[in-house]
Amino acid sequence: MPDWGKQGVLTQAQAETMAKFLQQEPPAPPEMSLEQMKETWKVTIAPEMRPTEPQHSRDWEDFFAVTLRDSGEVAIIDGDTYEVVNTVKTGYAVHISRMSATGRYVYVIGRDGRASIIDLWLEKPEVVAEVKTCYDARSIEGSKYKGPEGDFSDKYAIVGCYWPPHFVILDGQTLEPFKIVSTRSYTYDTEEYHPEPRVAAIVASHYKPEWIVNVKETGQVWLVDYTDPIAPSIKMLEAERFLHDGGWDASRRYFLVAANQANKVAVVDAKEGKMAALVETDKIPHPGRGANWIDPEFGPVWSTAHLGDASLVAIGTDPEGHPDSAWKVVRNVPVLGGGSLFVKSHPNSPWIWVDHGLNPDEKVQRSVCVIAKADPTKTEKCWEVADYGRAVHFEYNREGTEVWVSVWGRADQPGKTGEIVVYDDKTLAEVARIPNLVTPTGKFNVYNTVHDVY
Ligand code: DHE
Repeated sequence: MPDWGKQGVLTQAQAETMAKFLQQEPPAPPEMSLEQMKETWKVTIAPEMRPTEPQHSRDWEDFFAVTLRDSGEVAIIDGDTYEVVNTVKTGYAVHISRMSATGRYVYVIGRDGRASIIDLWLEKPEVVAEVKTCYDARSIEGSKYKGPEGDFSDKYAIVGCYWPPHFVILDGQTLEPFKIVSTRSYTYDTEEYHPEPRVAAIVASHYKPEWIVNVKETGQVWLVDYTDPIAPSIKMLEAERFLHDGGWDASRRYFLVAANQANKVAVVDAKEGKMAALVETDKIPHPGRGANWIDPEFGPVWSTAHLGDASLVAIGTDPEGHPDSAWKVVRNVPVLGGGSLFVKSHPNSPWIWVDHGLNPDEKVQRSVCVIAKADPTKTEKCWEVADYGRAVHFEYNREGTEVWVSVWGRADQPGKTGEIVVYDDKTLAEVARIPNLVTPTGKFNVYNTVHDVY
């Protein structure tokens, strides 16, 4: 508790009122039914009224959907020209975007549980449908499977909620919600009832018509088969607590997810539908979706940095080709400091990029580093991306030749609200700045997000 009394922020009477308020039993937050969700459901352009081909000549597969966190908007930016093609209103404190399997649609989730779908084929990409499926949410994903069991491209979407603790399955083109599944259940290890297990990362499998749904507090990974989404079958894997964010290995067979309370990375085998390993890392791994690269000594690896330690680790991901390194930390590279939020690489890149957005030191917060794949024992270069804000999150253009870094400024500081800095990935020279964005954070390139290239 801050010393608000001593600082003169609160009077004695105000401090007492606040203490009494804090001792109140909080009321249970409301639940949300399908009917309530449907009341919020809006389709502004029905699928049959949407264009059958792109209405512009831009290379929409190289568009970036950029989170403008504090303005509750997403900017659609052209990866060739850096022009902001449109800025669209989305949910409050908008969190992430994911692409539909064809890449035509962007699914966006706000922290207020509002899901939006943006059609990139419209002359000006715009929200064509939206719905609120909860009061607090972080994840959204489409259905990506296309194979012998059917073509589910752009067919369904899923939203993962923090409150109420559930996930919701929706129509992939209209966002009409039709199935709610509660995540209230039992912790994987002690089998104790948990009343509010939040849904963390969700990814769509490429192997099966399945979503991998990570349930934070119970430490379970649910494999949700969407072949019959009204009656989904769910396989519950025992992983670790508290599951947070993660991504695929380069083969997209294994999903690696941070169990941040346990300082571990849990590895799910999406082909066999079982846990492959639990890997001990440093303090509070926070990968985003991680970074895949080929280590000169250990072969294919996946990397995460950490919130609690100044390190980037590489975990071997090739049990067949490199069995001795599989599911082990084979590198531990010191970075500038803790507070790292994201790492990123691309198959065409010589580098692994790392940020330090939550480091307490202002200079470190705004610094990024690159580690050379050819010599992954140290950082090759670190620099400040701007003279204000925090440098966060990386995304490559489709070709893997340029890297975009966000400068996350403050919405209430004109001139310093934020921008994106674009680097040439070979030379690390600055190529462009996309200025005057309000608190840009996550960036999602259409092609790379569809194909899970990172
Ligand atoms: Fe995120 C991913 C939860 C704060 C930017 N964040 C995720 C995921 C989860 C999560 C569960 C994985 C989603 C998935 O893959 O389906 N984030 C949370 C929180 O609970 C937390 C800690 C607190 C909160 O208040 O929400 C939180 N996140 C933040 C931020 O403050 C960040 C840095 C800035 C912002 O825009 O809000 C932020 N989170 C992101 C981004 C991703 C993300 C950019 C996706 C990374 C990617 O490359 O996929």
